[in-house]
Amino acid sequence: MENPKFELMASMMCADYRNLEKEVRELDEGGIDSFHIDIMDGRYVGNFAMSLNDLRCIRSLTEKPLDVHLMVEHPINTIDLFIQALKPGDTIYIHPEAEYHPSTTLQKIINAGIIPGIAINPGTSVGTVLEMLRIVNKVLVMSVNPGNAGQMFLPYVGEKYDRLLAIKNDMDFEVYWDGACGADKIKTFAPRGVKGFVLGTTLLFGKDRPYKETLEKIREMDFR
Ligand code: S6P
Ligand code: MG
Repeated sequence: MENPKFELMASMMCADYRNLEKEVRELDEGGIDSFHIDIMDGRYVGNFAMSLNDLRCIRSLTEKPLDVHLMVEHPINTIDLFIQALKPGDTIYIHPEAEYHPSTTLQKIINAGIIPGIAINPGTSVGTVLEMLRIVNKVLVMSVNPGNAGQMFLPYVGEKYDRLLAIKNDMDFEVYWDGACGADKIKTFAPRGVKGFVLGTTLLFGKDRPYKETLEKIREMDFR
């Protein structure tokens, strides 16, 4: 069996900020596919992670795509700041529950030439976002509650991946994994059609192992 093709994204809130440039270069040269940027406002979730300046810094250090995950209330208020900092080929995910009119915000992202995505919380049903699936290219399925790295996988989310995978071709979107992503999850869900996986503390960061080595190991995994 040929290995399934999938993307690996680095969750940059887990990086070592003593030398962010070195982190970006090592991930880039190590073969990461894109950089996942978690932006929080202390309101939609009770945490702050990365800033707009961190995003701009990373944007200037790599040619690879950025994947901006907005965990903020009413992203419409600040979406222009993110759009201006990004370039075509980058993605912005919003949480539909955080917005009165999520389709308006998504349209703004689309009009700016940025790839539109929605992020779905563990407690959010597919049914409540169904119409939006027709206008987004990407669906980021959270398998932990939003706000923190290093949390436990929530097993009840597994069924939601399957539900989305069953309709993704008809509705023309791809499914991405965010939260507590271990090798076992990639091994199970990449062959089923999950297109990409956000790697944080579970598999990539804080391991005392070069990123290149970890990324190569994942790609060489035996899927039989
Ligand atoms: C959580 C955030 C995620 C985490 C990532 C960390 O709010 O959206 O992107 O940073 O899940 O990975 P891990 O392996 O530490 O759970
Ligand atoms: Mg995220």
